[in-house]
Amino acid sequence: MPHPLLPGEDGNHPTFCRLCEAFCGLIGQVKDGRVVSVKPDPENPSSQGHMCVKAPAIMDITYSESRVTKPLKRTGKPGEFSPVSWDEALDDIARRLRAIITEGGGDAFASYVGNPAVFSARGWLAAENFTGALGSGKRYSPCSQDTAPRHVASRWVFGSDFLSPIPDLEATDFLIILGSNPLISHGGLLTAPRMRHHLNEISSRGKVVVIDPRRTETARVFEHVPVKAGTDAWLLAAMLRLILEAGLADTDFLAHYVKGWDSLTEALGDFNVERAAAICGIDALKITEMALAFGRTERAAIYSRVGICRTTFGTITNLLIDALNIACGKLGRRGGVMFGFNPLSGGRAPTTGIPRSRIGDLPGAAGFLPCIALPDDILEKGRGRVRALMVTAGNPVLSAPAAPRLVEAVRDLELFFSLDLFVNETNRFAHYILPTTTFIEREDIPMLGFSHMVRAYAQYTPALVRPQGEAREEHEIYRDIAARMGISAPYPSRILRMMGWLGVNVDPMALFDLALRTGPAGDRFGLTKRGLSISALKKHPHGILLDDTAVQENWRKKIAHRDGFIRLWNAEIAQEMERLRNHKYDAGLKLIGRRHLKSLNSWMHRVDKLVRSQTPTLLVHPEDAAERGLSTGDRVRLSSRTGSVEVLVECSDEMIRGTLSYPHGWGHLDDETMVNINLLVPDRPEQIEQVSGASILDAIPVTLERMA
Ligand SMILES: Nc1nc2c(c(=O)[nH]1)N[C@H]1C(S)=C(S)[C@@H](COP(=O)(O)OP(=O)(O)OC[C@H]3O[C@@H](n4cnc5c(=O)[nH]c(N)nc54)[C@H](O)[C@@H]3O)O[C@H]1N2
Ligand SMILES: Nc1nc2c(c(=O)[nH]1)N[C@H]1C(S)=C(S)[C@@H](COP(=O)(O)OP(=O)(O)OC[C@H]3O[C@@H](n4cnc5c(=O)[nH]c(N)nc54)[C@H](O)[C@@H]3O)O[C@H]1N2
Ligand code: SF4
Ligand SMILES: [Mo]
Repeated sequence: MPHPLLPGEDGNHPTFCRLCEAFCGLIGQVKDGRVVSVKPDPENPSSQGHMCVKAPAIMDITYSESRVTKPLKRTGKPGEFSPVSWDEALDDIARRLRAIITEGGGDAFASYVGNPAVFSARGWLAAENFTGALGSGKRYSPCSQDTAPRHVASRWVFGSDFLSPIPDLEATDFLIILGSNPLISHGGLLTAPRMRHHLNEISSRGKVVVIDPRRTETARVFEHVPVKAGTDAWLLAAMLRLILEAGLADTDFLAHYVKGWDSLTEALGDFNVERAAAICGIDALKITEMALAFGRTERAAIYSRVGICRTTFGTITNLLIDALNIACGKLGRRGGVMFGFNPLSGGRAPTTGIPRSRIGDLPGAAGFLPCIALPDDILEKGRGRVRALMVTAGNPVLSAPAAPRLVEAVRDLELFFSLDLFVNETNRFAHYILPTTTFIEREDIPMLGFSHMVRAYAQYTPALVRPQGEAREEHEIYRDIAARMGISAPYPSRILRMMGWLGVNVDPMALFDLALRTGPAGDRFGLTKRGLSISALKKHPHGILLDDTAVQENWRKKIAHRDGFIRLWNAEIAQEMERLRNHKYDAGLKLIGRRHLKSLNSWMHRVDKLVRSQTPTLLVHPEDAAERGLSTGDRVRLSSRTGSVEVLVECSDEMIRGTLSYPHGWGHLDDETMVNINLLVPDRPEQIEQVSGASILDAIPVTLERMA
């Protein structure tokens, strides 16, 4: 075996991308201590040579002139910073944090850990432990803008927020996709880097149907069923009823493994196909054809993601998708849906308490509080008020709702520090910005992908190069702040804390090693030959496929309800079905978002060669435009109950009538022509989805007005 290259050593370093959940294998060529090219890795057994345009942009990010490479202290107005030494920054942060917590308790500190942070295994684990070690239950993240309804439906159905079924893309013959555009996004809560290949194969064996208000890049290639935004729950309820009436339910499976099916079917009474057709804008015959084809195809699966998670009925929509997969006997069957293989933990899926917001008593999901509660948590006086905030790898002023109130709130903080690569619209208000590493500057494993991989794989990558400037790894920064506060061991378990007190520095990677070695494919410290450990992974620098042959059959062991049953009914489900039945859909215009291949949420817009070809526009169906006397290139005022912005119209028959689309993540301070669409989304705690705390980001009622 050739010796593994050291960070910074000249040569071709195998690694993997950590920008999205596809985790594509890459080869980074290092010359004179810098990465000079990033190419796909044909030897990576998972991605097999796939990569998208964003991966090489990590070089532009890493070597960007505007990157923060020294600790910054705010010395003037928001955005005005001066470099300081690490010691000065960390000493001051630790001193102030300690005083705030001594006086106000652990909950006076809150963390917001943004999307890119979950792609760093060590950083993510250390952030969790750091928040906990400070005695704070105030964890915020983009969860409420992303996965919250999926987590809550999983809690109801499978007993764990962390158990979400993934489609068996390798074997399914009929795939229904709702609220996802995987040819652009490469999927979420799903790791399948060769997405296009999988979908093409399914389509040649059978069919891929894309249910979406927009004829997306994915919908264009496969069968598109346009749906009115925010109405999917009706469609799915009607499909479930059709399955029942056609006798296509898998009564054996339901009798053996499921509780609550009868109650759910009773509640389907009013959800007939004619009403669904009228509400969803889909022909009743089409709905019937889809339902029957799904029920009759042995290897069939429904997959959904963010497009149905941020509407008023996100959680019940996710539940109905689970119910369809389960009632038709697709769970745990080849070509149906399954729980991915997680080499870090076997057996029952983990459970977590449901955090509740201090103001508004809103529930959280996956251990995270809903972001809508953050501004009030800072602004409203009282016990447990947030006085210190840490934002790692996040930009909630652009990505979350209620930006104006959030800006007002962060100005009120006694301490605000951020770990980031750049000054952004949120951390420009911080007292300190601490520079961190990019993914080519740190070692890692694809931790986030475990349990969502269609074909389980693992890889260990060392850092390719040394950090630019004075950038440090996130876990080191947390450790050093904690140490200065007198917390020598910010770890979750007593044994580890003891080791910390004894002066043993437990690197988070050692914890992952322990989890791998004792996990379902682990080497059990030598007892199992060819078992997993970090050092075993080091022998396979391009990554290895894991033996997951029993994935389909093992689903039952993971169910976290004590009795081992799947549940399709509880008081909250009853309440949500009732709310859905009584909901009045209006005919007004609705706004949804979209993602572009060349941008990533709010932050890849910094890469000039990616962003040059992008102008965010409001997509409007030509007839909706004509009715209002609008044409492509017109500037319009787009308004909702919350706010109003000025945007550029692009007429497009990609859109279903009545639905408009504008991408999120824009509104950067240096360019006023592109707006932050989240200024239009509901911004009050009582307006969000109450069962999951999810923000409403899609299907927003809006009006359009031509500018003079
Ligand atoms: N290039 C790129 N890739 C990314 C990202 C990125 O910003 N850029 N972001 C990453 C992140 S953080 C995530 S979470 C994933 C998300 O990945 P996806 O879940 O695939 O997200 P989107 O591409 O936004 O697709 C959502 C789809 O839902 C549709 N939609 C909106 N409202 C409704 C509705 O009411 N009903 C139905 N049926 N559909 C609806 C939209 O038209 C859109 O096509 O992508 C990841 N990958
Ligand atoms: N309207 C609307 N709003 C949305 C969405 C939508 O579809 N529509 N999508 C939502 C979703 S799914 C998500 S996940 C959120 C994302 O929301 P956030 O996570 O709040 O924001 P990002 O835009 O991902 O910003 C990431 C920040 O991390 C920094 N960064 C990048 N890499 C690293 C790193 O390795 N280390 C550190 N420390 N920092 C790094 C970047 O410089 C940037 O400042 O947005 C949500 N908001
Ligand atoms: S698809 Fe995702 S993981 Fe793959 S190269 Fe593109 S951004 Fe990276
Ligand atoms: Mo996301």
